[in-house]
Amino acid sequence: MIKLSSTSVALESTVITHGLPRPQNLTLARDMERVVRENGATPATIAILDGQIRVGLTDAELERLANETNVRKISRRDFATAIVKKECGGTTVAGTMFAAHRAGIRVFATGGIGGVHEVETLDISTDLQALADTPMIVVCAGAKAILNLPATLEYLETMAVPVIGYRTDEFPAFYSRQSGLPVSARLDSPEEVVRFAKAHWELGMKSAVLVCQPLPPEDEIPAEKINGFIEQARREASEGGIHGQPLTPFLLARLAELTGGESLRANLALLLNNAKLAAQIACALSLLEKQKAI
Ligand code: PSU
Ligand code: MN
Repeated sequence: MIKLSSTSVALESTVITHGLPRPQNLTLARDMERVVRENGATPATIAILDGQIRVGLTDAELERLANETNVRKISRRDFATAIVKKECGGTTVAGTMFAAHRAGIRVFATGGIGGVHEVETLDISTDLQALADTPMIVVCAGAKAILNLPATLEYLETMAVPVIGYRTDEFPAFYSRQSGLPVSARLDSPEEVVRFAKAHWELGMKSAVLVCQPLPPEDEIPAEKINGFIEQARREASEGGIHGQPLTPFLLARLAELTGGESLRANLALLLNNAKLAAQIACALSLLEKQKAI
């Protein structure tokens, strides 16, 4: 078993099993853990192996997960399925929050959250519901413009989820640093984030604090460039009748093809950037609690 600590940072695994191609998925999984450690915190990658919920994986288990072909995408409704069928699975943002919160972890790093899809039928990611009812700090790079971003932000507001711009006033759009949409508050340091989260939860709020950090400027793909590809990928999904759980993985893979790997590079860069910030936040949170205990 991997030991948990007061500076544990949860890491999701759908990005490993469904979000990134091989072999970059395994490299990324290892790099995320390394960056968390280099910044003084303790990584815990969350997944399901042979029907068991695992909070923290060994390196051999990470490797197995990254190369597993029969692997389920695990959101909150899917845990019992994977358990009774003794399957392996990569946990989404919602799935990871569920298992991490249960294990007492308060900080989580991911790339982009799921949200409200731009499709004919209703498709709202469970990630939004998990953010509504799980008190954790979730670090992301906003949400991809494959989603309806204004509707996603409206939903988060309805569900009482503070959307924090980390050193920005705008909600970042994953590949782009800006979306033209405002956040609910701006904060500029890990300590400010921790004080904010404490204030939120001390009021009795049960929702997450969503910390949105724009990707590094050098990795940004201009909105004019990526938006055309996003439109194309969405159209192809609609024409191919792709909806439900496979929709997000399809759109991500298609974008990587259409951009000749540029979207993949941006994705990797922002994931590592988020792991670093989450580690700094976990350390600040642990320090604040130690000071309060004295
Ligand atoms: N967005 C990304 N990359 C991802 C995902 C979303 O930019 O890898 C993954 C996350 O694990 C997220 C999940 O929780 O997809 C959302 O899936 P759905 O839309 O089916 O809820
Ligand atoms: Mn969905």
